[in-house]
Amino acid sequence: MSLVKRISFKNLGDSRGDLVSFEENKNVPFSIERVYCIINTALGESRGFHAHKELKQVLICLKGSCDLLLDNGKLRESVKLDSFQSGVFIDSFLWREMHNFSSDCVLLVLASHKYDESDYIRDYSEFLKVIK
Ligand code: T46
Repeated sequence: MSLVKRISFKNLGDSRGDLVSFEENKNVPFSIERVYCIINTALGESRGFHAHKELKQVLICLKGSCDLLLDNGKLRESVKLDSFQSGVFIDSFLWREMHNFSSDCVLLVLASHKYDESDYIRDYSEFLKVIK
């Protein structure tokens, strides 16, 4: 079973350009409480390195590319995010890391809850204990 749950977003664009729509509980499988963006990531920097207890998210690369690594404590799987038409759903209790950001990468994140630091598991050995 793959850890990578892809979601396809239809391009509603026309001769004027592209348009994609993200709708909670429709093409996004939860109610959206928060939206944030990761942009201008410095060359060679990686992000993430944590899991969440409750939070579910969908990551969509609107421009450029980056690699997303997912880990459930048994499997580690990497996927390239490089299309605004394809997102990845990340469930709770999945370790995530983002690597190899292109300089133009614009990563959009749709989140099921407001920001809450107590929802983060930022230590990998604690993550392995918690999921056992
Ligand atoms: C995730 C990956 C994909 C806030 O105050 N509000 C927010 O909504 C967010 C997302 C972050 N912050 C603060 C917390 C830190 O002081 O912004 C700072 C940077 O956050 P962090 O180091 O957690 O960023 P990433 O890129 O490592 O992780 C982020 C999300 O935090 C995380 O939930 O799954 O993107």
